Amino acid sequence: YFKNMSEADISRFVSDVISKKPISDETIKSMLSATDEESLQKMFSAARAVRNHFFSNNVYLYSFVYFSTYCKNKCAFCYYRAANKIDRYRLTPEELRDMCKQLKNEGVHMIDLTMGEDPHFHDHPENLIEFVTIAKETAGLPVMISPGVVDDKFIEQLAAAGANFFALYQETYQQNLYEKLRIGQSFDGRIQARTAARAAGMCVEDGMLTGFSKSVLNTPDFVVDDVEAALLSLREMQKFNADQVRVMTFEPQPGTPLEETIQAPYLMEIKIISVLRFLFPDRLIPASLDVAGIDGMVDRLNAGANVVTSIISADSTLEGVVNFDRDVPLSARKRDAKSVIERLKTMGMQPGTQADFEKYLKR
Ligand code: SAM
Ligand code: MD0
Ligand code: SF4
Repeated sequence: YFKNMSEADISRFVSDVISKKPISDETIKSMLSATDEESLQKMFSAARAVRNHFFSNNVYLYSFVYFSTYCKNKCAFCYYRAANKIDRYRLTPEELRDMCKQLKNEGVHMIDLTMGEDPHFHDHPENLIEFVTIAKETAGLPVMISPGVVDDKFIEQLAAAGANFFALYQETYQQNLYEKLRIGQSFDGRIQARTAARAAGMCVEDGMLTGFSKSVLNTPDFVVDDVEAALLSLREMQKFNADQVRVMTFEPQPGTPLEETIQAPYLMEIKIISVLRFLFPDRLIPASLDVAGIDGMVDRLNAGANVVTSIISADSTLEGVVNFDRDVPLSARKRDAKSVIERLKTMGMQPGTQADFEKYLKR
């Protein structure tokens, strides 16, 4: 799509995107199919121009607090699925409070409280409400909550406790693929939880995964062509128009049914980030440190992202989710806010102010 475009053509495209002109399926497929360096660079620079129009050179930083790695579910892609024999932990309220005291001074804009579907919290709203309250009060920062699917009443209680953002990713909008990935979980129930979170007044994040290979899923009946699959999910995501939208590359995890899958290259994820920027021009779009670390962050920001997620303090003992760096010593991971901010500066970007960030939380 971008291959033979002149500077003027690109500017025109950028203006169209900024004025929210619709983009055709053919155009999106062409963008996602690009492999030559010229088309890719033009696409990434258009995505940056759109981002800079809405967000200038400001980036927002989210601290990742995976406070319980217990989970009752059996998602095929996930290291923390119940059947995996791994070491797990659950923070106590005191441990969370200590951690949040420290986060207050780290320069992050929001705390992402994430858990597996741990019955200790999942079946006892009061335990999770207590954690939201501790994070809000101790760190004095907005809180994102990633509890998995919980019922409408629970969601209302989370909103009432002051949770600002509700993160819940559909992963894919192909129902038959969803059933292979989120084994035994309701497709519509997951959509309903986002709807309830929005109705309760929270901002909402949706997301998709890319990079599942046909051979492992081993079924002829669904689209595993990455381009078609991504297009379908992007169009469905547009219908809900979440406040934050993400894509991540599936990373095969030890001890899971998809362990033997070949890790897909990151290029598709990075192209999807640009397309997300064109379809959701004024929305928050994360570059996750969890997928490819701080070098990967640079590529994702250069493709149009404007948020850095999965920031973990240098001395933290908590885990990420994808953990591409599971074998790297904590001190060498460079997933802390200071390392991120230093790197942003070399790119001519900077953390936005807290006040600017909080404007995006008002819906
Ligand atoms: N348990 C809650 C849930 O599933 O919604 C919240 C946390 S969950 C671990 C967060 C997200 O991490 C998943 O929705 C999925 O998109 C992503 N994820 C998990 N395992 C992954 C993997 N192996 N590769 C890429 N992304 C993964
Ligand atoms: C991330 N590991 O941002 C986190 C996680 C959950 N809300 C987010 C997937 O990469
Ligand atoms: Fe549990 Fe979430 Fe992992 Fe699924 S993705 S197994 S719900 S932690």
